[in-house]
Amino acid sequence: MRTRRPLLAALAVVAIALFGCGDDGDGDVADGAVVIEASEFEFAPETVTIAADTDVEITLDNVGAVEHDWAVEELDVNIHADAGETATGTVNVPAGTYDIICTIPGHAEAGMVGTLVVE
Ligand SMILES: [Cu+2]
Repeated sequence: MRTRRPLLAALAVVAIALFGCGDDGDGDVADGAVVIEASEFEFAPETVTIAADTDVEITLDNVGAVEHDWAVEELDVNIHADAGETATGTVNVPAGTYDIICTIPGHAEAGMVGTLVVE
């Protein structure tokens, strides 16, 4: 399982390189909806790229055994899901790069961190 993370990251970079030209719609820049899986202790994908100044529905699918959240503290975003549950929130944020963490104590330190790229 752990070996998949660098591969996914590499694929994401390739996808951004191929599709990141600002054409809204297809490609890797989500302008509609994103699903993120949370487990112990990681987000998949770690890096989420969304369109700026656009409503984007974020769904956190907690496939883990304990509660998790997907939080961007700088933006006051916190989507929380109990174990085995999903939760959804809508974000609309300006361009930038933001830190994602799970705010459950100890989880960020254990690796539940990520990056939100808004472009
Ligand atoms: Cu967590």
